[in-house]
Amino acid sequence: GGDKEAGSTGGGDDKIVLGFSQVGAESGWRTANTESIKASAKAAGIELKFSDAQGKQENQISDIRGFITQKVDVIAFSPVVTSGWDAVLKEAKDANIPVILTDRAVDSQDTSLYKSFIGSDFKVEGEKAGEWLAKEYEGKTGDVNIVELQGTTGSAPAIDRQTGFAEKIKANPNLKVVKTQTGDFKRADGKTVMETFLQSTPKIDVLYAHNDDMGLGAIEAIEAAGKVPGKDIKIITVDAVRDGMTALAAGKINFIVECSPLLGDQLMEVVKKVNKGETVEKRILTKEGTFTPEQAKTELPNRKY
Ligand code: GZL
Repeated sequence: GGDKEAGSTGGGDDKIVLGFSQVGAESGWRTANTESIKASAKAAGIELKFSDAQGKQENQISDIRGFITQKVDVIAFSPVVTSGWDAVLKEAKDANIPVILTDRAVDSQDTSLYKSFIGSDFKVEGEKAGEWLAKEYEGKTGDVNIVELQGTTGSAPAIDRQTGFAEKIKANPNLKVVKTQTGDFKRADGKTVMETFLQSTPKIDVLYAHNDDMGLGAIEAIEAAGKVPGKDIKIITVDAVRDGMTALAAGKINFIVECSPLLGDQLMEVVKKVNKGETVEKRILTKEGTFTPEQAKTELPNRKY
């Protein structure tokens, strides 16, 4: 754990102090993820110092530096983008404060800079989306024009969801991504980018959005253009937050790949172990599935977020 010398902020009677730097509050997924982390820290009796970086890497880096100065016991964060972390992670390592990655990954070559990475396999999520679409159009002829709303540029989910999807649709040359642009995981941006897609691309058959929020924004644009989402334009999204599942149950979205934000409990387990100097699994995968409209109808009442 961190520096146990006098002056460390081990809150009160040896309570573990966790510094957490969150990406921001850009989507329903993120809100649910923040709630999970706060609730799990409370349940685990861990003192949480929480910071919201408003989507800016420089804020996350200064947040992490602040945690180092405060001599927290453990640092965890969801890196907004994959690159540019080695320096600050080295500072945490030199200060003998273990770091845990949650949700998104970093591209640091030196994996000794963090103890564990807890989160989804975004490439598999992209593959699940691509596999569903390939099946939908198996044996059919004629071009299928796909437009893609990418997540935050440079983020692990945006990079890997694009790669996984592209790999799985390659088998069918009719499936073509004719437009791809970032909507930054935000509903408002998804709407404005979809408006430009609709203006520039006369025939759009499919929308692949890297999260529900951008898909929901796009649905507003599609309906404003007098088209029927889920019918005129098939829609695939990722996350399966409540608003996405509601649109899926209504047939406005055709397929959702789940990405669970409920990482809090797994994180606190790992925090307790690394604080005791125990070794932990380097890579902890979250469990998640996929949903069709039929499945959404029965699943909706069970959703926690
Ligand atoms: C995925 C997470 C992504 C979600 C988006 O683990 O990083 O960021 O898919 C969120 O909704 O904004």
